[in-house]
Amino acid sequence: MPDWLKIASRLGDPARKPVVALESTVIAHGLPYPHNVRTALRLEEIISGAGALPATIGVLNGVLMVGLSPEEVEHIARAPAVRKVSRRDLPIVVARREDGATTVATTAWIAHQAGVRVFATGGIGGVHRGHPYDVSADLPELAGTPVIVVCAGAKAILDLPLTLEWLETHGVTVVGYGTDRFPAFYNRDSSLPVDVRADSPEEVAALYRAQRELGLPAGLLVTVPVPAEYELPIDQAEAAIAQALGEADAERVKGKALTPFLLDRISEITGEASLRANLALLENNARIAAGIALALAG
Ligand code: PSU
Ligand code: MN
Repeated sequence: MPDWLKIASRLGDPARKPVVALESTVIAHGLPYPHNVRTALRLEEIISGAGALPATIGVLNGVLMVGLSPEEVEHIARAPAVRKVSRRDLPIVVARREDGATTVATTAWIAHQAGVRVFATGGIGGVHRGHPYDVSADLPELAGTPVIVVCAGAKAILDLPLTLEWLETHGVTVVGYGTDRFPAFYNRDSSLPVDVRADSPEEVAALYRAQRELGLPAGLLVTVPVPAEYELPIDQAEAAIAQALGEADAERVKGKALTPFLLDRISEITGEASLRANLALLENNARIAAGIALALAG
């Protein structure tokens, strides 16, 4: 194994085990403390409880870690200025022996280097509204890395139609889990269609196997609607998003700071209803990802 990669020994050979990767940017930058630590550990419990193996991914001292310990998760969650590590940041943290929180793009890439096939998160990045040149590295990663990413859609702060167009152009199959429509993160239905519906982990596993047999480079994007009892009405979600976007423009927040800024403001504006939805959908996605990992390993 290269010296920049470390796989926790409890995972055995992740290519043969029902391992579910979890990202660390959502812990360090996507949720406030102490919700972030609690949620990170809770997601691991849900995956273990379902009979699969959780592997939170992050960077410690320049080493890409697959399967952080609870103490290491807490360290990344509490580090005041831990770097949000997207693809372009990987050589920086490795060369400088820094700590870092991995985004969907880097978590998927590191998971693949370790042989992990399934990855659960909240929402992926995408094409930003009003900034169509701001395309998250999450999208090209999905196009080139054969990992199943289980999420509640792209964050609703993004331009969802443009995000889906990008995925289509680059050959990423978008699956609706128990739904025919692309979920809008805080809300269950963006009214945009997905490419295929799957109602069981086995159906997802069959799609993934077909992708591999065909020799296609892309991963699968499995989208799961937020549990109904935590859903934000679309008008409330949209109003909060519009207000937060306006503030980001006025304060000239751009680039990697934009996503954390918007998530923070939306939580404040909605009286934490968006935060509760975020926590509920993360837990739900972890449970479903565990089922998919078991179906693939079985
Ligand atoms: N969605 C959330 N919370 C988050 C993120 C997404 O609800 O914290 C993070 C993920 O790590 C995702 C990243 O990969 O934001 C995308 O950031 P950017 O748009 O800068 O690529
Ligand atoms: Mn961006």
